[in-house]
Amino acid sequence: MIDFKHSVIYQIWPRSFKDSNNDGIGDIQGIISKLDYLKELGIDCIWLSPIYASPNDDYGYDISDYYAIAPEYGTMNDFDQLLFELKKRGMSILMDLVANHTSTKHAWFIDAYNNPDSEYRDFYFFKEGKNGNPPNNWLSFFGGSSWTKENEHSYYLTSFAPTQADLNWKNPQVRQEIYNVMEFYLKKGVDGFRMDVINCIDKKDGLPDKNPEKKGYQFPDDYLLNGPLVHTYLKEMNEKVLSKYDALGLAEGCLVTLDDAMKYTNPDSKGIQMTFHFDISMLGYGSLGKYDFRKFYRFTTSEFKEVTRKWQNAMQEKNGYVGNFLSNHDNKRHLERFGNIELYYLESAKALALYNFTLYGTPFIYQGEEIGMTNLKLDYSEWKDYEAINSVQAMHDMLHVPLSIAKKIGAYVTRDNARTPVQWSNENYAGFSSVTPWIKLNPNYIHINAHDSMIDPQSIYHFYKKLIVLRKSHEALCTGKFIELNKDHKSILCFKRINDEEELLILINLTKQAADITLDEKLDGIELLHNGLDKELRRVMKLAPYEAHIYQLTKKEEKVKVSLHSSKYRV
Ligand code: ISL
Ligand code: CA
Repeated sequence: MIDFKHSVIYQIWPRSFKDSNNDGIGDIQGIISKLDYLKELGIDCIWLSPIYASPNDDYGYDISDYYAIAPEYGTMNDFDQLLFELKKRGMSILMDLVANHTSTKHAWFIDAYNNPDSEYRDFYFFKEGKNGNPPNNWLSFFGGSSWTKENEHSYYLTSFAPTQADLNWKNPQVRQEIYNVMEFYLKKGVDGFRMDVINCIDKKDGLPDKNPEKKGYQFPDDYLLNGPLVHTYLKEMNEKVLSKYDALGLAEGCLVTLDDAMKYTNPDSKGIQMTFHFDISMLGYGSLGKYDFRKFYRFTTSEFKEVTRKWQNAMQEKNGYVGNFLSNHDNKRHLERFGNIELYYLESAKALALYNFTLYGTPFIYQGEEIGMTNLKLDYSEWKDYEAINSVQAMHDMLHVPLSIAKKIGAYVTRDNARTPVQWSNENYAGFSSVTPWIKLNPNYIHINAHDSMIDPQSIYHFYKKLIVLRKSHEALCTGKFIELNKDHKSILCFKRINDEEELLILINLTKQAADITLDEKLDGIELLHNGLDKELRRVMKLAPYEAHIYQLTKKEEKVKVSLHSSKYRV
């Protein structure tokens, strides 16, 4: 198995990564051409968002053939070559496993849809409606009903887009088919899977209405998410597939609860090794996600600290494990959300990177993050993201939000923000392609691009590189215990990472205001990395906006040694 606790994983969303054949769409040969760039950055492993055959209603998350590569990305030979080139560089790869649903263009669904006696009928959830309405009141993740009409009376369950039909995991044949897909890629040499919305695979028996006393569509919550059988299925998947290949399982869990995440990943569960959690990416969103604007996208630094603390402590107390990320293809880029692009672009980008690389858990980088790429507001006519388009309509239809306002909200949160082409240079089309890309390019590529970042020693890129080197040379950053100091400080996050050999102290001002701090403990140490000026570690310190430091603490002899192996904190 890949050494995931010591790895840095880079997410590639292939459509916008690098175009090799000048059709305006990123592809596998484009990825191959950038492997040296990733290696140079210090990346051990890539997570490749879906490259399988797909009608692209949800850009690859609607798979029509698990065994075929989408022609716009290349061929199976290209994919084999990618594996070869990765291995040559000592790098590994996690594939995206989208197994909660297939595209309605998948052969299983087509057969089920066309043939009432099809054995594939039970692969999906086909159900009679109720009095001219869908079978239940579940709200889809992308807005509106979770059900799509098959004919006048009958519907099928589509928890995301109407062309993504949910698979029935209670059917053992479905599970076997998915395991076969996994084996196909594991035999080729992939190292594991990032499992898309895998905590949705156990739907409540009978698919009952959620909160039937309430009017309108209801978010199905525990009727759809984190059902008890998810654990059973993950264990079975481990027994039948993952363990045979010593492959890594990484769950993407929509609104995964802390307890479930810890259970999924606790080694005793014999399921998977890592999950993502959504609590940082959900900050400022209402409980239903990015189109739930009840919080007006505002959150406090205390909330940010609280979420961090909660997950960091849980991992230690419950022996689970998460991957930490700030950006991905499902959220707008994080600098605008957690940092400050206008006034403290470099400082905040580096402070947030420092945060992500000093926590317990594997750090993930989303393509372009390492060069400080920013969001781009697209005109409504330029939107590509189905979630955005449908959610805007749903806000209007269901909540009576005027379309003009709904579109403003959509433009603010749409996933398109994070899906613009990677900016490789200041040449035509940012060196991504030599023709107009499939989605609008951010015009700021003239000054934000990989080529220039690699030349400038003060760039965000070089800071990421340093962080990666630092993480690899300090075991405490990978597996050390997390101990927070100054919990109640309103702006500064302060914590130690400790193992038998060393103690590190991390200080990050998460705000755009300068802040003073009197450390809970008197500590001595030397600076390892900072994002501004070198500063001596003192009990009382003043940090500029987004100022961040890592110190190596000088150990005092009388200090009681914290042994991770003998204590209850087995990490
Ligand atoms: O982004 C979210 C929270 O604001 C989620 O609702 C998101 O849709 C969820 O994490 C599921 O994401 C994954 O599955 C989707 C796909 O569209 C996303 O791209 C994928 O990451 C359906 O396959
Ligand atoms: Ca291409």
